[in-house]
Amino acid sequence: MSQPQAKFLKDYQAPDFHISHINLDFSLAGKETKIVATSKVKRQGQHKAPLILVGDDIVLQALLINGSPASYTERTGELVIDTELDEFELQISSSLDPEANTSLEGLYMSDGAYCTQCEAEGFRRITYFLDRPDVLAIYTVRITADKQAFPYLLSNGNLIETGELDGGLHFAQWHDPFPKPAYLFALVAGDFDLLEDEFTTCSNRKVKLQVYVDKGNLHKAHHAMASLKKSMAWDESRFNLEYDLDVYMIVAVDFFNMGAMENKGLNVFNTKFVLADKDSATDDDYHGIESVVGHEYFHNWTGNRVTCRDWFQLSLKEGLTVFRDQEFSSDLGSRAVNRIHAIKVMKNQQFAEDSGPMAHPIRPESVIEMNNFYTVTVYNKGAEVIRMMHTLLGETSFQKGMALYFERHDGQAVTCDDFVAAMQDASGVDLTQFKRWYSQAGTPQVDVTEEFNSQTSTYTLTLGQSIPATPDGSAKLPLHIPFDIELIDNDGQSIVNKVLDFTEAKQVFEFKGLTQKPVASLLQDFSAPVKLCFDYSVEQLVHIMRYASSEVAKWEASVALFSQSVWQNVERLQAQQAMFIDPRIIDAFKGVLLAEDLDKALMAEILTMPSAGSLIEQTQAVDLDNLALAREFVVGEIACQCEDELAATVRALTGVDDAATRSLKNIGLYLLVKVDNSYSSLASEQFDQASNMTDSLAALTALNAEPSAMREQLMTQFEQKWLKTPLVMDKWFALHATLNHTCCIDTLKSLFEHEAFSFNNPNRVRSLIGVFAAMNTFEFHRKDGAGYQFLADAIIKLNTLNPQVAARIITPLIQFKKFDQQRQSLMISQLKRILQVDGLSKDLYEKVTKALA
Ligand code: B3K
Ligand code: ZN
Repeated sequence: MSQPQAKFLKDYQAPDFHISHINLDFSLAGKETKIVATSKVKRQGQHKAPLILVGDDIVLQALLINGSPASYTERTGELVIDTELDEFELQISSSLDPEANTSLEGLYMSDGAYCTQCEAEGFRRITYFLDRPDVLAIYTVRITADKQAFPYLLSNGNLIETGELDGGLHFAQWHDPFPKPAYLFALVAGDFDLLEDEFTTCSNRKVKLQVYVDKGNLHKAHHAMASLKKSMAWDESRFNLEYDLDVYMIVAVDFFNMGAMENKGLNVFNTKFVLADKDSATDDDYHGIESVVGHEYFHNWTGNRVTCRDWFQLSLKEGLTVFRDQEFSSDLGSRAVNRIHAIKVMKNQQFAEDSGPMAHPIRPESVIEMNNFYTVTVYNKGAEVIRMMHTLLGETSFQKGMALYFERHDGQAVTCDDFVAAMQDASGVDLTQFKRWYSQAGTPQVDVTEEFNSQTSTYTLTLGQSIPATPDGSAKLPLHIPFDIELIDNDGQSIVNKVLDFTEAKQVFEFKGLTQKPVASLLQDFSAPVKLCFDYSVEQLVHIMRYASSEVAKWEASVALFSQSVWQNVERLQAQQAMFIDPRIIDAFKGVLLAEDLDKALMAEILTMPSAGSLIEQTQAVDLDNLALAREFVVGEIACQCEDELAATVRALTGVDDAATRSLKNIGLYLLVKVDNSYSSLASEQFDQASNMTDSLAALTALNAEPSAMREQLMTQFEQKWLKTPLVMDKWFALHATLNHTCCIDTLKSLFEHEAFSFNNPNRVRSLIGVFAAMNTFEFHRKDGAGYQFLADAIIKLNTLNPQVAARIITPLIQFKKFDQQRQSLMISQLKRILQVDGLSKDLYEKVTKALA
């Protein structure tokens, strides 16, 4: 069999034909589902090339051109129609089996309801079509199905007509007036509970809002609805963008490959990002729902009204929309805490991707399977690139740029270059060099040295930038880096607070008129997605933690203090010396617990010490066994030596009912249980008395440090209570998956048989297998390779069931470069085993071959 082939950005060509209108007629009847697609096709330009449509797993039944049977050739994935006509009506009748579709792409069943997922290239699993984002058509959709089983028949746009038919059937007809690419098409048919509300837009139009959830879950839909209304209001006030249809629908389904999908007027969501009540959802879940509802809503303009010319431009809509959802969360909640969360994703996951075999620029240049490029690079680094433009332009000019972008491109499919051009033209800021961020993969390293000359009262910062080579071979020229700094004097006063324009390979910045050497807080707020290399002393970090004006800088300093101490202890272990922690570090953490002016959520962030995964990201080659010991030691010492302050904090905060307080109290509880087992009873008391899921789960998380009778008992209690609530069982599976103990893998294997587990459901797979591989660093990287084998077995099983999910959870196995020889060769042998699998999906093929290259 031939190997999957890559497509290249440089080969882009405008389509030979355009489809301006499509009528889709669905007869939903299980295995006998039929679709008739009638399109208005028009040749583009002077050529005689045939019309080539794409399709996967379609059973073609008839093909008519202008009402008469026409000839065609069907070959793998393509339908070739040779016609002399320049303009014609094409009708394709076909059938498919949604029940057999476990890939959850195209038309499939989720718990008895029909639903679709078309991005990126899923529409071709519904009918043969020009399934590419630069073909924008007007859709009219008619759905026929059994009335009793499927009372709701939904598609994009506005409802035009409904009616009853013989044989217990009914139909609905929808029309979407906005031309859209096929990836934004959606259809849902099922029986749901429906929550309805209304939003009045800034121009006084009334929009009907609907959230559809599985029967019995109506009470869990209110937070999603409230989030939707907030998103609509925020997009009007901050971006001056108004909703454009008469109805906005969200449908929550249990079987979904990602978080949610922004189909025009009909979002389909993973239940995880819709359903919430206090008993079953944590504060983080509430926050996640608000942010994902916002994200999908914001796509209505950034993605739907202006879409991507081709899939290489994915960051055009995703980077920008992530930036928008981050701003939404920050305007509504704590800006610092939201920023910290975004920075963690960058440093822990995106930096890892950048230094691994799948490294790619935010605008990739070659792709085998598009679904593999919905990455932290395209999304999160993409958002950082937009954020840097926002920093360089300022809010006012940035908004002018947005307005110009919509003025120029509303209704079009465009490129990242078009976006940057609008920003540049509206602001007058030259973004020529800045654009390199779109084409260069890899994390730039910024090396900083400082010098103070008391004679001339001059403080000098010398900055150097370099990007390590990446396997994609992209160029590594100096980037335009907005480098935010604060200089703080000995008394803690801020003397300089500004963003440096760092554009050369090496650049010197002088600050004159300083009477003493300041402490520099560098790369504040993570003003650019780079790795900072600067030899901070403990004293400097402690000073920043106390005095920096930026809360994010305080947190960054705490991370650096903690990390330095861990690495020093790794070295001590390697030299067979006793471990040790600098008392000034203990004092710094104690200072946080005693501070009266710090936000509680920020305190919680500082006390949540860097994970093993994020520490690994700080090094080139990791001594994992000593890292485990050193990290445990440093966390343990901080906890033990702050015991009184932690206990007082937990006592004082117990019973207070707000999310920030809960987060601080719960990290306190977690650390106390590390001090000594006697605190376990505090955790079990909290579990018994908890009035919300955040507190119940935090108690279990604190007890999850090691197996114990108490842990076992509470886990069983939890399981019995929540057995019928899949989203909560996911939390229970994830607790098992993060147990740092040699029994973990055997437990997980036995949980495959659990009544709440299913390999067919992505949420279950992610919480049991994905969480294990991504978060349980020390068990996944067990020296005997059992973790790698466990993951590879699961991936091989998922290869046929759901290739997208399989390719997503493989990530920790392909990032093997930093580990020792023994671990690397065990990881490689599992990858080779996967590569041998018959019928390996394109998704896995691309990742595994890149890893083994
Ligand atoms: N655009 C979708 C992601 C589609 C992923 C396809 N594999 C969700 C989002 O980013 O809003
Ligand atoms: Zn998105």
